[in-house]
Amino acid sequence: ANRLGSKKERTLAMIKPDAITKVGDIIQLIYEANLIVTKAKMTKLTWKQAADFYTEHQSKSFFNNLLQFVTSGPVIAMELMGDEAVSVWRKLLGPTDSGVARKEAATSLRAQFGTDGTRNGAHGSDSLASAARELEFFFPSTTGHGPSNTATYKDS
Ligand code: RTP
Ligand code: MG
Repeated sequence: ANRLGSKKERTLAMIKPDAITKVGDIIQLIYEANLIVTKAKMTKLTWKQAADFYTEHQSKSFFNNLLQFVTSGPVIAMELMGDEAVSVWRKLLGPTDSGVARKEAATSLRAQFGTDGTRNGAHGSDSLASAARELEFFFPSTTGHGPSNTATYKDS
């Protein structure tokens, strides 16, 4: 904790396919909450990647619907950083079900940009441990043996 008693944290935010065109509004919410975007990546998850990301939910009744949804289009994963970033981002999201969010937290992201209980606009890590796992999922640390993002090629 710093001298004001707050803790700098990192968390994983993921804009889901239903809210992909709302990225501008969502970054404004992030900015106004005093969080910063330190990494970002747009990607389309395969079924296998989505199942791995949501492995904690594999036995839930909604698992297949969830995977169907999150693989239906591109997502934007972001590393957010700031004081108590994990809980601050979860608070911005609002309740899991967008319908409930519209009743109980009308200014939340899910109230504004989500649709229903599954199509709910965005994801946020629910703990520091989840954040560490989910950040590694989208932004794997490199080994330190040189650039890992250069394409290899054959001279022709
Ligand atoms: P998230 O992980 O996406 O930030 O959401 P959460 O913690 O608020 O909710 P969680 O229980 O972790 O559920 C993960 C995602 O599964 C979908 N879901 N559908 N009854 C349903 O149809 C249902 N319940 C959950 C949502 O997309 C939820 O965000
Ligand atoms: Mg969750």
